[in-house]
Amino acid sequence: MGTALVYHEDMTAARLLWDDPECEIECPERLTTALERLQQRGLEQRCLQLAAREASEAELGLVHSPEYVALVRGTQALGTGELQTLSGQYDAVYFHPSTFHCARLAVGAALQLVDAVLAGAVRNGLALVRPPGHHSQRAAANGFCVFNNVAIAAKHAQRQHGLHRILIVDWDVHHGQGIQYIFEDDPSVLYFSWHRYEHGRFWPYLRESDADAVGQGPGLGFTVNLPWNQVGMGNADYVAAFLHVLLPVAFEFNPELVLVSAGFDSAIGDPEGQMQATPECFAHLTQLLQVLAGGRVCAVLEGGYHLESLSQSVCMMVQALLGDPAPPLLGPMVPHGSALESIQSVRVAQGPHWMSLQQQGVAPVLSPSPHSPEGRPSSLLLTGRPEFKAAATQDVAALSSLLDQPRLNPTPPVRTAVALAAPDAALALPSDVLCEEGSAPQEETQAWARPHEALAQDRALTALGKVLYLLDRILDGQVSSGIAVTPACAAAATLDVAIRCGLSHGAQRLLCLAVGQLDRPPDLTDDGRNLWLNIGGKEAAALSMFHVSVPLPGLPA
Ligand code: X5A
Ligand code: ZN
Repeated sequence: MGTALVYHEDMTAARLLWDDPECEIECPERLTTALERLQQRGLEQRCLQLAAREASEAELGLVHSPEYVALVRGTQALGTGELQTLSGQYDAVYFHPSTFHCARLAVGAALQLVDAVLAGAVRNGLALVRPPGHHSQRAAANGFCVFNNVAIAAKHAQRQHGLHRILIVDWDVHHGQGIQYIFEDDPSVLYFSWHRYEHGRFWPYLRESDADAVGQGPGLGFTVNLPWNQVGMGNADYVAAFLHVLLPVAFEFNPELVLVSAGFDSAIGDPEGQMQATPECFAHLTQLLQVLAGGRVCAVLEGGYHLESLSQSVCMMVQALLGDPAPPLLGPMVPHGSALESIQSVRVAQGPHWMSLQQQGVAPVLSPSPHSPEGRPSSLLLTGRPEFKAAATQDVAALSSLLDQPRLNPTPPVRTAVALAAPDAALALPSDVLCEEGSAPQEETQAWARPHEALAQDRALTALGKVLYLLDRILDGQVSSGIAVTPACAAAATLDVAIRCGLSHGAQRLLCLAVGQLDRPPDLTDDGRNLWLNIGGKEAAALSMFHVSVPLPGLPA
């Protein structure tokens, strides 16, 4: 089950034919640069490449009025002056004689992607398209968007594939008001958008972009808006928004398909967004979405105007769709106070509609952290004012150093390995899983194992040898992840030895997630290198910052 990449060169044909500083950023190079970078990194070749088709007029009619479609069809025959006059009737739009063709290809690409995923030909994919779609409305072009690619794809998935619940995640930095209008009273499509808002002072300046716009009638609660009221939002803010708003609601909604309005003007360096999230963040966001809908994620390009940042972010997303591990997010991962306020306001507005957001009292995790003083210095807040020229120059230097040294993360040759003791070998395993042979524990390991009575038996010691072999292959980069089976009586002891071995073999930080009651090895040092998280553990008392127990009432011990 692979990843589809849908594209057609003809979508580079449309371009601005007159002077318009607002529209000039939506240029053909957006596609060519991103595609070149995918080729350079060998990512295009790893995808199932599909040539985009044109959407039919019936397909456009799933969202748009016949009169509007006819009007756009008519632009093919117009001269430059007439195109400019017509463009002026919409907000931030330009038409070109090729616009109708390009825009039909953009919709067609989104439909092909949905068809490929829902037919089971691929697990997920990306449609690299322009013009973008999420601002476009039933009878209006808006914000560089002509036809609403993602909204049409959602309607198509319902009509042609019988889907009942579709999640649209719009991580473009602008509010996709077009999508919101089309589905605002429809509970079968959950629309999530975060966007630069600045209390209504940012384009498209709409009251209905705020957190209290939650949908209408039967669609109440199925529009989720997260307005950013300051620029400079970064990785920590985006991850917090996913963890504390989108994912709880999305799990509760339980979508059959995830469509992503994948705009990358929310990434660092973009002139529209003025945000700080690095390209790697989009690998993590993509991974988080793949836990939904059986991994059926269809991404469709929206905005993204800094060519280098756009290209790297697209690569990160494709890598994550392909299943590669995501590069670590660097930096302190402390959300901004303003981001936490926005997140809390959405949780309050949506609380009546989603059980997963209902909680008594204050949410401690969402109160501004003492580590992030309000108004912490952010040079990106200061653009455009002469006294901050110096800061802006530093930004450019910092940005290019960030984008110049992409943190390449080599993909381990083996995705998943299993270490099985002989009696487990009969387990049915997917064919792409490597079965590790392992070896008898070495002398050094025997020393780790010695204090454990449970490991005295041969069977337990052999299993331990396999676990440690697997751990070594993971730490030396040969294997991405793995599963090991040990005899139940030896589980705690095996874990203890594995943690100690991991830490002594160069792991800097090790998370141990224990599900069910399992005692933390008693004499592990609490030095911050090992975080022990026990879901279904015994006591709720805060044992230490690195020893967290989450008892679940009603769960059998
Ligand atoms: C798709 C997209 C932005 C329009 C901005 C107009 N549109 N100022 O990013
Ligand atoms: Zn945008």
